[in-house]
Amino acid sequence: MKKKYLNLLSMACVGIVLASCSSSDDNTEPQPKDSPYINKVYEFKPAYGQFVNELPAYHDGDTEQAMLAKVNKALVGPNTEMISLGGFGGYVVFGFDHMIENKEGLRDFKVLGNAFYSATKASISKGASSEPGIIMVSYDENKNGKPDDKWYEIAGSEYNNKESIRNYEITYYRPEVEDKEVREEYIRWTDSEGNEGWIPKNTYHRQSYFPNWIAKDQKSITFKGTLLPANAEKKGTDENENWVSYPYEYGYADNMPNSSDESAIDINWAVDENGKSVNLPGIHFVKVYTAVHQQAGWLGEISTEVLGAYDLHLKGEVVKTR
Ligand SMILES: [Ca+2]
Ligand SMILES: [Ca+2]
Ligand SMILES: [Ca+2]
Repeated sequence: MKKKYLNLLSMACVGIVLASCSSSDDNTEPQPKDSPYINKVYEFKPAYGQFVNELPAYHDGDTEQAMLAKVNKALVGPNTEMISLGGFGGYVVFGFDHMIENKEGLRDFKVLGNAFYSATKASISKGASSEPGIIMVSYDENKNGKPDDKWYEIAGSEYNNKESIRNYEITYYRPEVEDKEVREEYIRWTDSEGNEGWIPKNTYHRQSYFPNWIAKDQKSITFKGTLLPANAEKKGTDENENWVSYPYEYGYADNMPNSSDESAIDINWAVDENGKSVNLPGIHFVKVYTAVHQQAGWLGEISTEVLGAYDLHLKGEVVKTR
């Protein structure tokens, strides 16, 4: 419950004996004034990416706090602007002003992205743009209003895919040369599977792909999470290269179109680190990170975009679970 509302309630309680009049913090029922939309963004840590330093825009001298303020401006409330998380592991953490209730048999919230597919699901091979992000959820167990509690992964359709890699870790190294040239060997990476390689700089995006606000003496950034299999496929000829990035079935951000029921999430899908399902009464915080590590030719890396999020129940949208 919000402080302001609480204070009003306490004032109304003065001199009135009412059994229902309580200022207990335990009351997590949605209040009339609660917003269905994101209330606050707590962390913004993108990986490298062709939209990094652009969505949102970095200006000389911006600190991490300044970038976080821009992401708050972009994602809080109903009128949002897009942010990009960059390649695998890049993430954002946000919260709501109330607990999103885990209603039995229903999906409970939605993270908005810019995924689309051509005309119908049947004609999908003609065109699709999905950049799946894994969604993690947290219940404010210690009731301090901060996302410092346990995180649970939403087990989407690829959770049991044998090609998904849990506890995957990747490190991206600050580029030694930073100019406007197109180059194949731009940002070096190494991962926990013993692989290594380079992220290219493409012709369409010539700015720095490494977050500019990170202190210059920091030579690398490391991200950890569940890696989903590559989802983009090259179509057409070498001269006329086309890429289709296929959506997974359900349970991810920036995967299914926002209008699709399959972009909606049931809190019941949350699992702990052992894959055991956890029965959360609801959630206060959400973390989204890019879950694929793939370069899709001239399209650049697969990078999850976030355009906001909302509580389906407060919006009056009823979406049955699977
Ligand atoms: Ca539910
Ligand atoms: Ca907390
Ligand atoms: Ca996208």
